[in-house]
Amino acid sequence: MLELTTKLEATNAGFHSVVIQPAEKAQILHTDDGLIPPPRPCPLIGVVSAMVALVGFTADNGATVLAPVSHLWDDARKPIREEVIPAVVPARSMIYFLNTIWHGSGANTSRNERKGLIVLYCQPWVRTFRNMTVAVDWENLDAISINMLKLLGFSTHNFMGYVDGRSPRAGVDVRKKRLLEGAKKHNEQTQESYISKL
Ligand SMILES: O=C(O)CCC(=O)C(=O)O
Repeated sequence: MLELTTKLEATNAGFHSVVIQPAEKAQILHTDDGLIPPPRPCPLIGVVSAMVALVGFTADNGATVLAPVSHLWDDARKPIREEVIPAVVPARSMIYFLNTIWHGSGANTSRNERKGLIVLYCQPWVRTFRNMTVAVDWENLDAISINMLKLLGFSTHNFMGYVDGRSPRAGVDVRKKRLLEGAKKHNEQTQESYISKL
């Protein structure tokens, strides 16, 4: 799957934690490409979702449940609960599944929280769930590797996503420079008007 993500030049479409509390009911079953309009089954537009188990996932603590081969189903078919199986894995495991697979978090009938992180990837020409180029702290971009910047959407894809004819990464630097110059000018004007009042 990782190879697939690299081959398809995937972009990070979203990233969030999912904590399932004791007594919490199962999540509605869904696909992670559900907001993308083409009829199913369709080629991979979203790519993969990666679920990181921060604690052991068990059948009773809300392990992610998946409907096998549901990426081949058409739009008319929705899974029933009997068709899904829990991904029972030890803590620190990663579960990869195609964005087109029906899944959801299970019900938590245990006494403990089920903690996980989900990272979603899509093709670079698809609009991402979360706008990473705005969500990421621009102050620390130099500390982020080229590959990671690419994953976050800071490069163009066949010229798509450009800013003033350049990559979003270059666009950020231009905007930061403008902001700094604006702030400097504002400070100078404030100082001048203060001095003229003395
Ligand atoms: O928490 C899980 O096991 C699945 C989460 C999920 O599918 C989602 O947040 O969209």
